[in-house]
Amino acid sequence: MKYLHLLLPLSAAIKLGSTAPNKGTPCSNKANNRADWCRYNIHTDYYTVVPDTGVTREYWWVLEDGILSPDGVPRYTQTINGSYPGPTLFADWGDNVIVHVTNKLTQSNNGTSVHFHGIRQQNNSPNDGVPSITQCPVAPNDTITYKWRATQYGTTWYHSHFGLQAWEGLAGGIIINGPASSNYDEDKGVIFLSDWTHPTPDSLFDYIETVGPPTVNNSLINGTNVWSEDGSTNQVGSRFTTKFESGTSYRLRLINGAIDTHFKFSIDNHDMTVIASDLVPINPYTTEYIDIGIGQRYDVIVNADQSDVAENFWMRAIPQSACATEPYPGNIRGIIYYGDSPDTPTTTNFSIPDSCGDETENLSPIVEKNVSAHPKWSESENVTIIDSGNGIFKWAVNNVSMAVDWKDPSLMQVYKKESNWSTTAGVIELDEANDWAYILVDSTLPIPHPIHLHGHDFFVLAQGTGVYNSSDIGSLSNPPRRDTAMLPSDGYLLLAFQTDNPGAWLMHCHIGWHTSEGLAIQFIERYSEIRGTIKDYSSMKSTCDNWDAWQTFPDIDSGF
Ligand SMILES: *[C@@H]1O[C@H](CO)[C@@H](O)[C@H](O)[C@H]1NC(C)=O
Ligand SMILES: *[C@@H]1O[C@H](CO)[C@@H](O)[C@H](O)[C@H]1NC(C)=O
Ligand SMILES: *[C@@H]1O[C@H](CO)[C@@H](O)[C@H](O)[C@H]1NC(C)=O
Ligand SMILES: *[C@@H]1O[C@H](CO)[C@@H](O)[C@H](O)[C@H]1NC(C)=O
Ligand SMILES: *[C@@H]1O[C@H](CO)[C@@H](O)[C@H](O)[C@H]1NC(C)=O
Ligand SMILES: *[C@@H]1O[C@H](CO)[C@@H](O)[C@H](O)[C@H]1NC(C)=O
Ligand SMILES: *[C@@H]1O[C@H](CO)[C@@H](O)[C@H](O)[C@H]1NC(C)=O
Ligand SMILES: *[C@@H]1O[C@H](CO)[C@@H](O)[C@H](O)[C@H]1NC(C)=O
Ligand SMILES: *[C@@H]1O[C@H](CO)[C@@H](O)[C@H](O)[C@H]1NC(C)=O
Ligand SMILES: *[C@@H]1O[C@H](CO)[C@@H](O)[C@H](O)[C@H]1NC(C)=O
Ligand SMILES: *[C@@H]1O[C@H](CO)[C@@H](O)[C@H](O)[C@H]1NC(C)=O
Ligand SMILES: [Cu+2]
Repeated sequence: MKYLHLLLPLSAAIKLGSTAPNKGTPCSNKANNRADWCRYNIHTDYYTVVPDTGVTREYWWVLEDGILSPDGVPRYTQTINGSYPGPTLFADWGDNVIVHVTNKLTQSNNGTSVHFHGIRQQNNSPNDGVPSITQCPVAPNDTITYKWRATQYGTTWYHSHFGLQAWEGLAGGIIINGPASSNYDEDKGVIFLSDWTHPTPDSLFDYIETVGPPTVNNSLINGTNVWSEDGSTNQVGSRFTTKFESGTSYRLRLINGAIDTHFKFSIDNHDMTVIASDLVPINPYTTEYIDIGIGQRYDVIVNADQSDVAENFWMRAIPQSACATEPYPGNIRGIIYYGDSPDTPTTTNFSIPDSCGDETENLSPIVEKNVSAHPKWSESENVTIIDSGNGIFKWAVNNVSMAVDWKDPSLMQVYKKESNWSTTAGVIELDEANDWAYILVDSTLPIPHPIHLHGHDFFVLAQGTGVYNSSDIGSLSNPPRRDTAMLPSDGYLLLAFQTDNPGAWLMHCHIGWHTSEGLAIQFIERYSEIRGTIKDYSSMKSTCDNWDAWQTFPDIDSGF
């Protein structure tokens, strides 16, 4: 929606007391009024109102092979402009974003894509960046250009959606500046949490399909950590450090970009105030530690008010052994220091239970939305493991392990006016506009799964262990809303969303191995309107043509 005042006489705009800028003038806020944002604020319904900044942020990214040593051990890493995590993408709420991605990877058969996780892509499915669903993979030496509008604000991340590339290194943070639900002094930027394997994820994939998930070797805080135990003479790498000025409050933007690790995050002696879950601002709550599942984000504010206790404190990302193992789980630590330079802290951790839970009960979105009690669609998705022959295990939803064709993405099929989806495409068609879908995901297997939906924030209606019973459903009045939530071990997750965004949208488990093993379905939402959202068919086709000419080998995994 455009600025209303542009349609009004100037005097009316002035009468509104607007501090709205002319196009192109950036909005901002100050430490003591973070809820405000020009003529908008934290209560503005960002699903319908978007500042028209007139600003376009343009980025050029080159994906290339590298050898990096984030924990001191050199490893082949796929990089964006040479780094892992990749460069942080910055925008203001309402900006247009253009990202040119060039594939300079030289390893065998590596196409690529970039998905902007959690970005709604309203009427913009072709820019969602999912091979086999919204585009063909980008062939080596080819460039793709993604264009989208920052209609939401907060913290998120981008990553390749091709094979296991997101964990080969192709991932980074996104910061979209906007209002906040609590004041703070300084923004520390993203803190990207991830796990790390010394053999590459691709080289472990056969093992995963035949034996099961391997233990990862290590985890990283913002792309760095030590390797092996403290006190060991051959410890290598270095810890993440950041300085606190006593009396200052800091915003930290936590992202879990791991392949298989659920973290609890905390800073010894310091409470955190949580102000957003994924890209949804919430009523602030205070906690000593936070569960952060794979693909989830939390924005937290920390007051630097403990300098009388010590000068150095441990920041901890604790892999939860209830759903992931690694050799030195107590050693994923960074240092918060009040002095001139960091020193080894001697602080002790809060008492933190080990579990792979979710923050659901604490999440109350500021912009309230209700859910209809009368969904048009109620789908039940049973998650299992199936033996797909030759001792290869795949994940399946309703007995189908999703496998789609790199050369024939769903959007291309829609463009060609086909709808004869193959059984392994895992398609659920949702035709009517603005109706409600309830999706029950359940599994009797003892593994939790972070479930992520593209193109939407969904509402979490029920989440628990055992068998779902309709009496488990929570309030339909402003339930927690986000884009990634945990399906508990041997349990269920009931989520709901409205068909307010025509497109082909993947819903999948965000454990990297499981995505590649087909734990996914796709929604074809409002088929008849999707073709109209393909505004640049020629570039979609040229990506496919270049890939077609390049791919002479079989698809290797689920296709995304
Ligand atoms: C990445 O590299 C390209 C090509 O060298 C350059 O144009 C671009 O500015 C770089 N971008 C970032 C974010 O570093
Ligand atoms: C991409 O390159 C990696 C590293 O060499 C390799 O293991 C993987 O199989 C390649 N991906 C595909 C789809 O061939
Ligand atoms: C990409 O372009 C470079 C430079 O033109 C060339 O050396 C290389 O062989 C090309 N790679 C592929 C996979 O075509
Ligand atoms: C984390 O790394 C990113 C670059 O990847 C950097 O922009 C950011 O400032 C770092 N975060 C902190 C808290 O230092
Ligand atoms: C790293 O993890 C792999 C896969 O689980 C394992 O085979 C290897 O032994 C580990 N490496 C070290 C140095 O612990
Ligand atoms: C925290 O510290 C206590 C006591 O030192 C220890 O028993 C416990 O295992 C630690 N918990 C975590 C999650 O680190
Ligand atoms: C949601 O429902 C509650 C009553 O259950 C009502 O008070 C509130 O106004 C509704 N909110 C919206 C945004 O419709
Ligand atoms: C899901 O599938 C498993 C294995 O076939 C079965 O035991 C279980 O009862 C199914 N659950 C539901 C809710 O249908
Ligand atoms: C799953 O599919 C396989 C073959 O596609 C079939 O043999 C098996 O009976 C199916 N299982 C269930 C629980 O439907
Ligand atoms: C759907 O039909 C078209 C046209 O007949 C055909 O080319 C395509 O292969 C079919 N797709 C599937 C998935 O069967
Ligand atoms: C569902 O829960 C209700 C209320 O607790 C209970 O009466 C009912 O028996 C349960 N139904 C099933 C199928 O377990
Ligand atoms: Cu999973």
